[in-house]
Amino acid sequence: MTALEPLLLDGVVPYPEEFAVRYRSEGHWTDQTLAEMLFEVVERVPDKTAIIADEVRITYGDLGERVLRFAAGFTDLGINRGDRVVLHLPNVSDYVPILFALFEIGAVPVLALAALRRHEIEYFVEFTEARAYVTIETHAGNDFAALARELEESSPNLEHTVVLATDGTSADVEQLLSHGALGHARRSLPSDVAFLQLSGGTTGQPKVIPHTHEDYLASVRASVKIGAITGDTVQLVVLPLCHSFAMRSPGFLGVLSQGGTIVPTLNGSPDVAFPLIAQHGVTDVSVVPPLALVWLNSSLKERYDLTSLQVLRVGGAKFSAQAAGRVRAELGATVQQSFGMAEGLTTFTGLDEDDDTITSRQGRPTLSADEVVVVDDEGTVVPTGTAGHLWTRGPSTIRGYYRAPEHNAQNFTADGFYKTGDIVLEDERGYLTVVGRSKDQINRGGEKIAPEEVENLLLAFDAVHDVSVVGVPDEMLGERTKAFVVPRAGGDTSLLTLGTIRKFLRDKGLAAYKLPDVVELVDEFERTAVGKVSKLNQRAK
Ligand code: OOB
Repeated sequence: MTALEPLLLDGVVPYPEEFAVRYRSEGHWTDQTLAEMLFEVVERVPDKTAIIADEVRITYGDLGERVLRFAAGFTDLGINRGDRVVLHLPNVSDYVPILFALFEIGAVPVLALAALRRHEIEYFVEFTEARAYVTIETHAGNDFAALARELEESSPNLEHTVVLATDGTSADVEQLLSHGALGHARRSLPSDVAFLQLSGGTTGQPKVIPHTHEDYLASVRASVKIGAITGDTVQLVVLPLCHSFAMRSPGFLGVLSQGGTIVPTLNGSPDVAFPLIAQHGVTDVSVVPPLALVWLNSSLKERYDLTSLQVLRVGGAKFSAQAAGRVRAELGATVQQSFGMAEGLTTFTGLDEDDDTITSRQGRPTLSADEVVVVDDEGTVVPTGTAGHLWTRGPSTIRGYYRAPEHNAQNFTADGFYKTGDIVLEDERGYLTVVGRSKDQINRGGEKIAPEEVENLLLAFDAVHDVSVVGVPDEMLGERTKAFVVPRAGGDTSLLTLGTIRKFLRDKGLAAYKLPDVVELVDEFERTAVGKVSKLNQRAK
């Protein structure tokens, strides 16, 4: 067999050679793909349980077999190395086999939150020139089978749709699985782009994040150590499987890399999650702060045996020190704070740190080669302990968004640091505390919303003259979404209610979590000295 040449996807910013050499020589990047990571474990512990989902237990041996059968199916469809496939699935049992089947053949899955709808999915299918779209008939009341049919009509590049059944198996899945199984082989290189992930974003259109096998596995391996993941770990996955916190921090990839068991669920509420913890002896879970609060405040925690739970990892948004301080006494688990971003850097608090660090810091960088600088508005490094903008560069942080040169010029420095848009304090030990944000983004309990995306859609509403969308404080969610609306002169303001505005956005196919929670009609916006809408003042309201 001839050796594979590196895959060069146009619109990907590569790591400069000197950094690639350094990351390899220091052992951060290894000669392994994500598929190879899995098959090493399949060989080693074929009889261990890899996944428990939808009442089904899948061993590593079965998982490997299913991956190779799906891989044969996708190959039969003509999906090859480098081809993009939009994966739009909630946490169902076939998520992991399908994901690894795409890794196995070197195709590039585009990982879309199940909560996204037509507005976002259509854009991703077109922007990434996807050849296939994989989804499920219905989810959370959305008819994705109909969306698949619409996309087939509207997107010229889309050749195949695969629709999973909401219950049981679908004709599309049967068809894919009917081609036997490929043999596991190297069909992609560790330096290839493994998948495209979607950023929470700050702009009208979300940005797309390309990760390579080697950059991703670097952070998976390091997070496994910090998160104390072993072959005995049983991890409940309540976050969307496509989210970077759920994937690699240490995530289900971390657990699978060690031969542990993952228990994906569609629903993290205590009445679903607690019985799963008790039944399967769950040891580890990652959640966003609002869900941690719901768990802490639930009376069901007395009803179920949660003693197996060792680690409650909390991240995605700021977790209050007060709530963090309750976790050990009330849930019996050690809290591990994590601050991370799909673009790369992830920080964790150590499991055996003192209580003050665990409750009031968001952790320190995972990899020894992660570079972190905290700078003022002019880009000058600030003294330790002073708040500033966080910039970062490292073995698992991208060098640019996919096909976005102009945006990259603003969001990366000339020497490759990613400007995170977060305001942090760094202590003498390198622990970060997140104190604010400079990017125009709403963090609604860990779910990221780009105000500009919602504003652009609302400007098309007849009765709207102008609109500004901001996050306002919320006790449970941290922030909720408020739309300030200037009505069109002489228009009928009775048309501008929370209900009509939400319906308008829903009809546009916008994901439900991006709909405003509150609407306020105003005559005009307060402006800053340079004439920009003063979002800072609006956030305080
Ligand atoms: C995680 O990833 P994303 O891409 O959904 O969001 C990244 C942004 C960060 O830039 C920051 O603004 C915010 O979410 N964030 C936090 C936080 N964790 C994330 N803000 C305050 N405190 C925290 N602990 O959210 C993510 C990815 C991997 C691990 C953990 C979180």
